[in-house]
Amino acid sequence: MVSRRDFFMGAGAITAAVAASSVSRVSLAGLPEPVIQSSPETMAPLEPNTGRPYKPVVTLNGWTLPWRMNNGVKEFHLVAEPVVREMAPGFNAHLWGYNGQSPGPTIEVVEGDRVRIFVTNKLPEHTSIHWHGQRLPNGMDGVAGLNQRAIPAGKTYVYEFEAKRPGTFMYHPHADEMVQMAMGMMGFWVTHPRDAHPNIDEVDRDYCFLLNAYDVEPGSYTPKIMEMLDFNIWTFNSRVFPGIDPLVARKDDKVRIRVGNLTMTNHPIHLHGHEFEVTGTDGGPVPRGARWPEVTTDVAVGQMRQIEFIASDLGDWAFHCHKSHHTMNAMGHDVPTMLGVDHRKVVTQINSLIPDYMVMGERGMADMAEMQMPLPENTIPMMTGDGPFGSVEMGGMFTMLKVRADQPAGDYSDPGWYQQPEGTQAFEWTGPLQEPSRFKSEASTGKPAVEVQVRKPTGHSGH
Ligand SMILES: [Cu+2]
Repeated sequence: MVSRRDFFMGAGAITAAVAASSVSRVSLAGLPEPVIQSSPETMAPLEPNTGRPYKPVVTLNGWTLPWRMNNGVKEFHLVAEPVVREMAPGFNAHLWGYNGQSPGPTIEVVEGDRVRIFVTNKLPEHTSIHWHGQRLPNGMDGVAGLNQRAIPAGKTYVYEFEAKRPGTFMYHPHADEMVQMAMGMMGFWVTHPRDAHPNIDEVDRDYCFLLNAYDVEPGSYTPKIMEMLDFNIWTFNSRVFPGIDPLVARKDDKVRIRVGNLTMTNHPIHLHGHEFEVTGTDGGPVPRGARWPEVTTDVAVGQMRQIEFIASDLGDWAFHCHKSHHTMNAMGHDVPTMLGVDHRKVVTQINSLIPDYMVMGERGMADMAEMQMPLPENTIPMMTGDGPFGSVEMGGMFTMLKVRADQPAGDYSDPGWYQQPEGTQAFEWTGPLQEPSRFKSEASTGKPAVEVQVRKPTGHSGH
């Protein structure tokens, strides 16, 4: 984190882009110091040293915004501004965010807190903030034009309300929303319960992150803001596997993971090796009698979900979106299926024109992870996360739950790869093999194993 002085020095670097919206030092007098973060690391939880006590969350590859107490009011200062987000080592995106990063910092408060948030707009256009899921006065809800005037470039507005109900929330612009969210403007908000709550358990680890998606063409830096569906960068907190940190737990820890979805499609979030319960939704904690076990929970657009489980089983367990296209990185979708197509002859001819051209996809896309093909500048290759036994062949919305017996309490650092005990891993069978009997019967008919029936459309051509 950097001081206000560093903030102003750093802000100078982007002044050229936002000259029209630069904020004078005088106008910031009396505001809480804007704390800026640009490291992509997962920051240690921010232990509260003023206000009501609570057990802080850990924001995956992110951080929590410090506050100041002013006559019993918790004051925060968000700065909406252009940022550079390292989505993975070697791949930087030019986004819009808050306080140096996209997503913006997590805001943590306690049920019943009076909250005052100063929002300074250093974007080249107007903005506003909607406090997604909160109970608050209508004029604080942040829909530009409906609840307030949009915050002009260069101006600071103040939002103030009581954090009425405990739970998992988000914040995002409600002005030129499509562009500003496509550029990465969003953040997490957690309201902790004030006292012991019948439907909210204490947990040992409390992780949170947002699902977000971008359309960044290979070789470029700025997301295409007009995209509706065909995104190519699927992220947890604007980080792409293998650039995402693991979720670390000590054996038998009670773990909570909070997920918010600000993409334009749903994401079935899937955990291996454990079953969990959804303990909270957008509307608050789920009554205990209404919970049921899952290993995958769908997080629809605009929704928040809290899952909880006991980290009972040692290992490195995959945790990912189950839409397989969302566990890739930058890829084109208009690519023909080449499975089973032998195009070696064609490649020889193409190579005389384009020497770098390679055969891809005729055995499957694992080729993509195995070979290092020439890439444009500032692009993350597809599916290149390596594990202890080779390529994981995953990217995008993928990380691991790492459960260890000896992880120190409060230590969220990566413990490295799990050492599987002898005799507990899948292994090659070297004994005798029986041919499947169906192949013999098929061979006797003289017919190929797979038949393709081509059915040509008839009639109804007027549709
Ligand atoms: Cu997904």
